[in-house]
Amino acid sequence: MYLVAGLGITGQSVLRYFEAQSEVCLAFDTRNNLDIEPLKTTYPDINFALGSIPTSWYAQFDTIVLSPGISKLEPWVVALQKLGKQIIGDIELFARAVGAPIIAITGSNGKSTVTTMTGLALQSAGYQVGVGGNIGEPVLDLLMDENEYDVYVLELSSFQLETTYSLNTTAATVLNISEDHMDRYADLEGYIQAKTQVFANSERAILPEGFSDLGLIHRALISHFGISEGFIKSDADYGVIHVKSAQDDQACQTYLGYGKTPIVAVTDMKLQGRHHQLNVLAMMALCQSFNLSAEHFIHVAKTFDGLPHRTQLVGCYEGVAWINDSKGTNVGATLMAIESIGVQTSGQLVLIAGGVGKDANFTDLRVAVEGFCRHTILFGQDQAKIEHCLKGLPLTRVADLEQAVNLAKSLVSAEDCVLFSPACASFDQFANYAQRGDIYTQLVRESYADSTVDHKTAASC
Ligand code: UMA
Ligand code: ADP
Repeated sequence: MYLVAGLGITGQSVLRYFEAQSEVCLAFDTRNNLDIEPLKTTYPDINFALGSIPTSWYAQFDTIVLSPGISKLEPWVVALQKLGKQIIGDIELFARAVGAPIIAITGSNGKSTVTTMTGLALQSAGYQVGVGGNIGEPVLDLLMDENEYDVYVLELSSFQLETTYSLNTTAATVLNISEDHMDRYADLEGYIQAKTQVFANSERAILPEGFSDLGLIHRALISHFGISEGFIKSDADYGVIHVKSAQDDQACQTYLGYGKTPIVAVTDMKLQGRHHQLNVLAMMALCQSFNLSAEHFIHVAKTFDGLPHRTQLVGCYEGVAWINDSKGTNVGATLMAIESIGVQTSGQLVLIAGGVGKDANFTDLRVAVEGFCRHTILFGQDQAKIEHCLKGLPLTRVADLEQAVNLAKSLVSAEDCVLFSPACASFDQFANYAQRGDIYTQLVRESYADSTVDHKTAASC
């Protein structure tokens, strides 16, 4: 029998799945205050427990379906494993039952964006695509959909990969690695190991430039992607290609493509910036086995205007662009946002950051902040830790996001950009990153209630 541990989005999808399979299970969550009355009503035959697992249950189950929010290193999980209980996750259940090809996407940043774009490209080519995983749609719900999917595109977190053992993928990628979730891993090595599990049974491994020597992937076909000058080394690699104009020998157009084949003109992309180019390259590489024609990638690049809360323009007011990057929840994402937006802004940046730092080291932000930011405004639980890493640079600590927005407004002048990219999780002051981003957007709009949005400038931001 199974024990479903954790009754969030994932655990509840597992209960639905087991019910559909007529599989009896036990259900448990560590949170004593969780309201499980609705679940008890829906599943009258399931025994539920909160707080700790009743010892009388121990002999009844042999496998724990562990939610990603619960660490495998929790003492009670370790103890049960020692008793011989198997630990799996919802992705493992999915992997055992699925009958269609899978593209798997992990990495520290860009997962949701690349997952969405890859789904759109395949859909544009006529595939029925199931998009899910860490992006928010539990994979078992996809499996139970009325739709029959031709292919699944899954965003997988390191937490989900820790409890996955038999996932076979047509293509898999670790988009990038930067420090994250250091409160869950002993060191960066542990985090990388969890992420690279995605290659364990992959026909094609898509690796970012500089990512090699994985050992794990020796049996896979390998493509690299990157945007450094002259990066493309083989016909399987994806990167930047310069094409000379037929009319003017001196003029050159920059494309994203593979080998010697140009596909997407950079100037055609709706989203400009380094990371958007990387994401387009990853999307194309992930679709390689599906032989999509160029038009589908071009369509996505021309039309996709980004997911909410990811370097999203709130508006341009009095010549100042206000950007919401609330999903920038780690140092790597914020670094990319500062560099990418910094080079596109004719003025300077005012950075608003802070929240729950997840034991990260913020030192990597220093050079970019020094190079692009007029001022940094910090708020939230770990503001002192960030301040420590940015010592000597212009910086102010405030109590909350409202004070941060008001201060930023007083510091900027025309052509500047206020970048809200916290480099931290949100749960000290907000329900989640989306609520945090919505509140930022609202604060910005309220503070310019009497002003008109400068659409002309906004379009060029
Ligand atoms: N929790 C407990 N006790 C329990 C179970 C959970 O305290 O018994 C806590 C966790 O510590 C966590 C919260 O409850 O703070 C939610 O945990 P969960 O495992 O119930 O999470 P789900 O609601 O099932 O959502 C999970 C992913 N969440 C996590 O991995 C923390 C969602 O990713 C994902 O969309 C969903 O499954 C569907 O696959 C969110 C996330 O923050 C967006 N992911 C992390 C990230 O992207 O950085 C990995
Ligand atoms: P994830 O699902 O991995 O959290 P998202 O697509 O939701 O990724 O984006 C999260 C953050 O990472 C946002 O701040 C976004 O601007 C940034 N980002 C997007 N793509 C990349 C990339 N290729 N490299 C670094 N940061 C990125």
